[in-house]
Amino acid sequence: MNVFLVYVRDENFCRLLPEELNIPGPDDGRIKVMAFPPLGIQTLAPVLRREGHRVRMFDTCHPQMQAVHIAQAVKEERPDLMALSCLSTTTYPALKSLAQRLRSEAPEIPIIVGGPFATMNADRILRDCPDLDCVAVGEGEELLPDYLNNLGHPGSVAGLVWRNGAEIVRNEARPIIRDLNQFPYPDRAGLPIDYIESLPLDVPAVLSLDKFCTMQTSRGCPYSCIYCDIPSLSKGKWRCRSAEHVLGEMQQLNDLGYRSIYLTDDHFLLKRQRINEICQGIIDRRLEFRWGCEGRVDAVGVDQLPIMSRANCSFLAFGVEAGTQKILDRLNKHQTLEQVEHAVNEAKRHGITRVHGFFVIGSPGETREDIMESFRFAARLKLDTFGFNRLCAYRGTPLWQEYVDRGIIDDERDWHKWFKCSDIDPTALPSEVVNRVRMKGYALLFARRIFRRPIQTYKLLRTFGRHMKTSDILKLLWSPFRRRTLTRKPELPAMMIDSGLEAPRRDPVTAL
Ligand code: B12
Ligand code: SF4
Repeated sequence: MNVFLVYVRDENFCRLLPEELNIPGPDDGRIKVMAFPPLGIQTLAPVLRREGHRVRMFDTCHPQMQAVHIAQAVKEERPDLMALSCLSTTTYPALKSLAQRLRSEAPEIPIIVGGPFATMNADRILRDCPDLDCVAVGEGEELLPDYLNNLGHPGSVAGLVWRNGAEIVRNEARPIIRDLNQFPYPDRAGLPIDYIESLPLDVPAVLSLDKFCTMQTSRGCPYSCIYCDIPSLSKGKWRCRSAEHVLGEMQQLNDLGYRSIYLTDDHFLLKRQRINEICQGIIDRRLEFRWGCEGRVDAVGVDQLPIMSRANCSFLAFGVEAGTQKILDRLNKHQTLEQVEHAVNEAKRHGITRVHGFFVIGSPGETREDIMESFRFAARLKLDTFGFNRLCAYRGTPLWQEYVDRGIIDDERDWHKWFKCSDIDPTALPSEVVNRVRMKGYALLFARRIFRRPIQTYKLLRTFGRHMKTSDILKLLWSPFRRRTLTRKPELPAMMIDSGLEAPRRDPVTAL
């Protein structure tokens, strides 16, 4: 059969490489986009091809792969199935409008949607969006071929939620895949797009122009931080591909000329022996790429940093989250400030080039002083880069459920929204206060960084300077102190809309 696999983008997370940075290559029709590749559809395409299907991939970050172009291709090629992939809640409006466009072009061709957001909200999506026929819950490698073999009998496809006339039917759940070694490696050539390693924010921050891709070596996480969907997506289980299978893919990527690889694993640092085998394999095979990953600061893998560094791990991102134990505990993080300090020190001691700290601010119960303490803590740590984002609640997380239980969110009516805690939670500081304190915090952090770690700061700026204009670097450094163009109007929980409010209301927290 002929299948269209479409990755629906969140336009805030992609950007065409600006002309001035675009070193002209061979005129092969490929474009350069600052974004992460769509690993979900890249993973599914070769699985379907192995089953004998024809596949065409689309990524809506490409200017010639907008709804109008995909609809035109549908008209010309009449695929047997349109399969859409939706990563996060933020992409749902784009998903709906694409589905509507495709449905009006070809009412008889089934449309299926999958991905993390679809998995968390399957029944509701079908009730809300009449243009979609069914939703795939969970992993697609077995489900999608099964669905294609049973297009006329959706009732027999485990993991499928589908429309039977006016009724929405949820089939039995599909067990998670135990053996992740059985599938072919993702297709990174099928889209005419080169993805650029970057921070595609309102200032173009290109990190490198090396051939870049992502890779997933394991799935899931056994922890349960209150703001994270991964434990419910993975049912709290962690599974992995064997070191040998991972190295086979790495060898292929190396031979194809990839020189920068980002592991999108939820928790790469979980198994000491496996990390060791993968790193030893990279060293033995003399693979030439640099790579990066994310992990917990308390992971056993932290003692594998020497071999990781020797195996060209150049980027490591830790979920630091907060600089006070009180907030770490509130987030159910199960880590201590000492563990954070130890992990970051170790990473720098063993030569990881760029160590990043993810922080969240505006958490429930967090005071101005707590936020400033997070910035002071960040300034003490030997981090190279850091990000302080406001804590948000997405459906499927323990935090979302807490807000439902506290009567702030109506699960039935708010499921497709996401909220900054500082907009809706009276125990969090109001958004304006959080923003003000964040600016103050950044000023302190930048000043301490420049005076206490001038060499580290200089090296970092030099990295940016390789691919960015000085004016853009200055803009990037200035960006924490100005209003972001990405900032959207806050969503309103349904109950606040009922009360006639136009902006979210929270109780004053001046006492904090
Ligand atoms: C890498 C990543 C990113 C990358 C972007 C990746 C990209 N392609 O653009 C970056 C860092 C930019 C990012 C940003 C964001 N992310 Co993110 N991200 C991830 C992460 C860690 C891994 C995704 C991945 O590579 N998976 C590997 C591939 C192989 O898996 P997959 O895409 O899920 O596909 C499989 C199945 O879902 C299924 N499938 C997928 N599509 C389809 C389609 C069909 C038809 C079928 C049958 C099956 C199917 O089959 C595939 C193979 O099994 C996930 C966590 C996770 N484990 O899902 C979070 C995650 C998806 N992100 C999340 C969020 C919230 C965001 C942001 C909104 C955060 C923010 N405000 O900044 C943004 C929005 C980005 C966007 N929509 O473009 C949440 C989503 C929660 C939610 N309810 O919305 C997640 C689950 C993380 C979390 N902690 O909860 N993200
Ligand atoms: S935030 Fe990280 S450690 Fe916490 S549950 Fe999610 S993946 Fe696991």
